[in-house]
Amino acid sequence: MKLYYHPVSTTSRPIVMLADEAGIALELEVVDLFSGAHLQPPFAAINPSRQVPVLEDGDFRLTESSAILKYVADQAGSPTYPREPRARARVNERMDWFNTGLYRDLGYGVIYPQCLPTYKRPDERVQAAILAWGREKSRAWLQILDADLLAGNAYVGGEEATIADFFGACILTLGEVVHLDYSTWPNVVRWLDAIKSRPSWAKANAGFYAHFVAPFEQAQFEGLR
Ligand SMILES: N[C@@H](CCC(=O)N[C@@H](CS)C(=O)NCC(=O)O)C(=O)O
Repeated sequence: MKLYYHPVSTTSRPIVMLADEAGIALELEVVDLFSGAHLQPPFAAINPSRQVPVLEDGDFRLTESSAILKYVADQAGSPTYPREPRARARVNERMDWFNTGLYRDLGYGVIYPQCLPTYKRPDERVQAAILAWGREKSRAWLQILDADLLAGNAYVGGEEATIADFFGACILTLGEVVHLDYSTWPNVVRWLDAIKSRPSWAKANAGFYAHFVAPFEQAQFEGLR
């Protein structure tokens, strides 16, 4: 299987992590987001949405990170995507929760507008309003993650780590680019530490820390309060 990806990409990192854990040798092809290679015709022909990740398995092409994670886990027979219907439904639920709720407000509302020029609004009042809205919504999602989804659970789907945890952890750690502090939410910190202690984490995230977190180490950003 071949993955078009970028090492810093929030939505690519969990797939690389899963492949490592499941012992799948993905052929990795970097699409250089920094130079805009994803916007050029050759990649647009592969994914009209002009985004990574894209998976190719023979003549089957798949976009959307959540769908790719489920497909790869199934192909590998990975326990990180359980087959029992209710356990599987719980994983699906958590992945949708991260993807449509927390990622929208934390990633697109707080993080990207501060560190990606293409997401920074030229009008300062618009930028400030977006950050204020994103901060408030993100705090509410993090509170739910801490007090409901993770309270009494080692992982978001129960006692075993699943692809929902890989997916969610990659979204939350995007906050490290703009120095977000999650210490208000101890279950979130405990859960992130558990995911980050897996050997696959360092392998899948080395490029993210080197090329996205490190360059912004000295920069000033707004936090969650
Ligand atoms: N819904 C898509 C989102 C993919 C996405 O946001 N990819 C980012 C990298 S993390 C990207 O390619 N961004 C380039 C751009 O939008 O210009 C998925 O989950 O796969």
